[in-house]
Amino acid sequence: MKEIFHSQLKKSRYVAVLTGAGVSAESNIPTFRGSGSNSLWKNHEVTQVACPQAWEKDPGLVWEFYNYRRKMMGDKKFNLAHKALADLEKKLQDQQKTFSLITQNIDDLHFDAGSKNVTRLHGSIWMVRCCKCGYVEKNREVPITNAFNQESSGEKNHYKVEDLPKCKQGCDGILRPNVVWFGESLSKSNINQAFLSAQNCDLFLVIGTSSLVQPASSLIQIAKSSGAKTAVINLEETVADHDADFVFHGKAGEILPELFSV
Ligand code: BJW
Ligand code: ZN
Repeated sequence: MKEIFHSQLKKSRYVAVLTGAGVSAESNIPTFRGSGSNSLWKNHEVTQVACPQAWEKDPGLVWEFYNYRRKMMGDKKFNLAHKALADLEKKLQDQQKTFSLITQNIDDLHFDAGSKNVTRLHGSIWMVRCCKCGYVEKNREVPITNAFNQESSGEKNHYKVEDLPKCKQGCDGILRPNVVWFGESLSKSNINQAFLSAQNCDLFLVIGTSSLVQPASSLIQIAKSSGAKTAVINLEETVADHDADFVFHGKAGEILPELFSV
């Protein structure tokens, strides 16, 4: 299987890759689903805090969750999987071939590893957006405001509106994490870019994602129906496996360097 994949990779002129939380698992960032995941935060299902309904009800709780995630992700380093993808991009570029990376991850580790042509489908935890004027800016402050300085002790911490980060453009709107929650639309240009990559590539790799979240999970079918060869690399079996010409089960940080060594 590995040898056939190698010859496929060698003859491909356009490689597109979709990554998910599993690619950052070896950097000690917990995944959402699957073994080793951490789907509970303070007894809340993560997906119940990362949603517009939670924000409407209690933006302080949502910021407490993201402040915790920013603190947890802040010192994490890219791993061998991120590095293998950045090296592959460089190698293909040197051969005048095309490479595009579509990630669902919000941690920015692909950029830290040196990947260049990256589309972030679900935003970045290091960007904030004003709820009033829409202004988006980079923000690496941890804690996000002084009010979030303390580790919360009990079950419930009630943050007030004045504790939340505010827009500096003079509109006094509240800032939110610039990430995509369930039920929210992805940026049009990002989704167009992802669909174009899936349609135009001749090899499509799906790495470290459960392939349960739309629209990212439909990209493999788009690639396949457009004639690309497809591969899934994951620790476990996933729903995408049956759309794949190649399936490799194991850790991305161990499998990718070997798969790309051609
Ligand atoms: C390893 C490993 C190692 C571990 N090596 N592998 C059509 C039908 C039904 C519903 C919908 C539909 N279209 C849209 C929806 C609704 C919804 C959706 O898809 N729901 C499904 C659950 C059914 N989609 C949306 O709402 C999207 N918006 C949208 O489509 O708007 C239009 C619309 C709305 C409503 C209806 C119809 C149309 C937006 C989705 C936004 C997702 N947001 C989150 C949170 C981001 C912010 C944050 O992090 O706080 O994004 S949810 C979460 O899931 C996060 C992830 O990016 C995303 C995907 O997760 P991922 O990356 O796959 O991680 P895991 O944990 O699931 O999997 C990890 C994998 O790694 C596992 O398989 C492990 O085995 C593996 N692994 N270690 C290799 N070392
Ligand atoms: Zn503003």
